Amino acid sequence: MKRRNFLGGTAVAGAAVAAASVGKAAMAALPEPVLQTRSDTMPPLLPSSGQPYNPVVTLNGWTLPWRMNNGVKEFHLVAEPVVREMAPGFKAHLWGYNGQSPGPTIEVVEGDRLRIFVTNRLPEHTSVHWHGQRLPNGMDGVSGLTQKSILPGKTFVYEFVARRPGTFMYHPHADEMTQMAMGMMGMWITHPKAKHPLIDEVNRDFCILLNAYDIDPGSYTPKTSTMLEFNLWSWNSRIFPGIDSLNVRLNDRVRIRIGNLTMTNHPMHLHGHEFQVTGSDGGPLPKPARHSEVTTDLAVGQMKQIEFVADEEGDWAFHCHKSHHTMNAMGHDTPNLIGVDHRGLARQITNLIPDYMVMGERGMADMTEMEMPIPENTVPMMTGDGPFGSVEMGGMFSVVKVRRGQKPGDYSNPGWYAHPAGTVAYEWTGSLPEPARIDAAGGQSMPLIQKPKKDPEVLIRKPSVHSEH
Ligand SMILES: [Cu+2]
Repeated sequence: MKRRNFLGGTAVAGAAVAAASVGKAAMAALPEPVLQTRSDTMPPLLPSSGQPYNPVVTLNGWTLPWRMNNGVKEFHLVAEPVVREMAPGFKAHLWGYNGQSPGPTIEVVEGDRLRIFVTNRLPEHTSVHWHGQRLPNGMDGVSGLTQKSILPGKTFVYEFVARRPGTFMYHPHADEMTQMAMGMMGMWITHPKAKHPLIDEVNRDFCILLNAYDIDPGSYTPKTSTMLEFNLWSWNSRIFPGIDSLNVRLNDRVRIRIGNLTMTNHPMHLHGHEFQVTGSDGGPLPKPARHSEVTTDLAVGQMKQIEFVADEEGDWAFHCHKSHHTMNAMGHDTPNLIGVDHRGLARQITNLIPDYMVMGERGMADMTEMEMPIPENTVPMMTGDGPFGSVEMGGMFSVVKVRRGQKPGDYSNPGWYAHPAGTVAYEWTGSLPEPARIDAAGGQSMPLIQKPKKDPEVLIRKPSVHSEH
């Protein structure tokens, strides 16, 4: 309980949600769009009207307020350029909704009648597709196919009933490659209207949207034509160490809703607990189909809900298991220099480039300690200080903090786990005998006929076009 990085300094900030007035007279009939200027995790938005439900918490995000208008829940989304702090010291110029990218989470209840105003303040046309919803075809948001595009400056209205409970997303279906690479997306939660046989009540309900960007070190705007080689792998457009931890109370039932709007799959891995996938895009999973696992893969465009009882105290890593996805911009596409002695070479290069710095000859971990100058507006490729040193991670990485003393409803950061004495891996200080090398000849099924007389060498003979006759 040392460092109380009260994420809820943000509790106050929840109130800092600034209501901006856009041409009040012109938009008198619309709900005023609510804009968010901060990238902290906002406390759950308790429903003040309509049917009650147990709200979610969007990691480094927020939920869009609504107003009731004659029994219809009205929201106002504004598509616009935004500046998103992806991690302290690194801001990206993105497109998003209502001041942030991703846009605010939309929370509704099964059976709600909805009216969503979408104002386009982008320099090009857009539309909003309500990914996974059952709705009238003309409300599906595919520009050209089911509606006219929303031109810059125009506002469109979408109306439908939230027909089935679950975890959904929203994103444009207009110049998608550009608009999604720029960060236009958000999560949508439809809560069940009554106790649902396949949807358990939980104590904590988190939302994470997986997204990816290609922003050159030192620059601000994503390269939108990148197909696969993204260099920033993010949750809710935040990268570790900029992603808040998931703070829960010991024995809480925890749900994490994950959606994937990147161009590749992400095996999501939780330490110290087993979880069950309780539902996906199509709805809740029948109970006999559920099984426990510690990693679940999210395909592109997919949504899943995982649930577990947080019954082990500690700071448990939760991350994508692709090792490049837990690394920030500068770690990709570099040569492997392990074992290369470049002392002589370095001396020669230093004559030409005085600041030349050799790196990577003992692995890449040195990079986390090296005070290497990096371009402005760039985060180190792997970083984050833990209680025992650098965590050497970036990108899609956070920590589930399970604490006995975490109060119900308290999402603040409890600080680092205080490990009970004798429960931390420790250094062996006794003598270290030479290891015995196993001298066996291969496996049981295919033993070597003869032991080689000398150390084998690798001989490579390349097939030659100038074959000898
Ligand atoms: Cu990944």
